[in-house]
Amino acid sequence: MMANPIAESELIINDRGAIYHLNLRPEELAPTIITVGDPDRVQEVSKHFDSVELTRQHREFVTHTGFLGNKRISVVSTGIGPDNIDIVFNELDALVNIDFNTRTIKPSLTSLNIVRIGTCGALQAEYGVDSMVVSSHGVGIDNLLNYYQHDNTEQENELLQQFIQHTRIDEHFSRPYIHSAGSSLRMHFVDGFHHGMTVTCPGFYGPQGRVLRLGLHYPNFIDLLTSFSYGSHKIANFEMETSAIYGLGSALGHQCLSISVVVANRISQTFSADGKKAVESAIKKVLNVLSGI
Ligand code: R1P
Ligand code: URA
Repeated sequence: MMANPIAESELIINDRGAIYHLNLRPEELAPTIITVGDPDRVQEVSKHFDSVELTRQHREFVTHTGFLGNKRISVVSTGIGPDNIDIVFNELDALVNIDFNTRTIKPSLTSLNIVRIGTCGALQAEYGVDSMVVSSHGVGIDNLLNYYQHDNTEQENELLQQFIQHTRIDEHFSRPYIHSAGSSLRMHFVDGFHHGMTVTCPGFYGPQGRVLRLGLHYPNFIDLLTSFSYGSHKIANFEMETSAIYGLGSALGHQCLSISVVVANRISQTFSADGKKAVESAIKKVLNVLSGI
C-alpha cells in the first residue's frame, strides 16, 4: 500500500520544485556537503573548486555546488544557531530521502557526508587561537534534540550522565543531549587537529558566560565545563551548531563532522589576530582531506 503523501504545509516545495528555505532542487545537491555559518564563507570554500556548476540563495542560506577533482561537493551556509540547523538538516535530508513527486519517503535511503567548517571559543588553555578542533561529541544545551525521538549508544549515555552530574545543568536549564561524530569521517581528520567534546550553546553571550551589561543566572557554569573530565574525554570548546548537527545527522542516518577554528580562547582570554586567515587555512586543509576520501 502506498504511504500517505506528506502534506504541502509540512514539506514546502516552491514553484521551481525546490525545497522552501534552501531553495534547492534534489539534483542540485551533492552527496558531500560542507556547511559554514557565514553566507560570505560559501564563496571562500567554492573558490577552491575546479568548477562551480550552480549557485542558489534564499535568505541566509547560500549554496554553491561544484567539483573538486572528481568529487561533487555542495557548500551551504546555515546562519547561526541550532534553530537554523533544524531547518538546514531537515531540508538536506528531504532533498535526498523524500520523493518530491509522490511526497513519500524513498524506500532506499541515502546517507550524506556533511562537514561543518566553523569557528569557536576554546575552553582549555592549551587550545591556542587559530588551532582547529574536531568535535568528538556535540553536547547540546540548546534543547533542539529534545523535540525528536533519538537513540544514544551506551557510551554516549554514560558521558551524558557524567556531564549532568558534574555540571548540575538540569537544575538550571533544560536537559542536555549528546551525539558523537560520524566515525567514518572523523578517522580522516587526525593530524593537525585537536579532538574533544564540544558544547553547543543557544546564544553567544550569556549562554557562553559573556557578561556585557546583564549578569549570569549560573556564573560557575563555564568553569564547570572546563573542569569536566571523564576517562580521556574533556570539553574542548563551545559554539552554536555542533550538537544539533550531530544529533539530527545521526538520527537521520548521515555521517557528520564538525571542525572549528579557535578564534577566542576563553581561558587565556585571547582572540585571533587574523581569524579570516585561520579559517582560510582550515578550508584548504579540509578540502585537501575530502578530495582524497
Ligand atoms: C557566532 O559568532 C558564530 O560563530 C560560530 C558559532 O557556532 C556561531 O555560528 O560558528 P560560525 O563561524 O560557523 O558561524
Ligand atoms: N563562536 C562562538 O560561538 N563562540 C566564540 O567564542 C567564538 C566563535
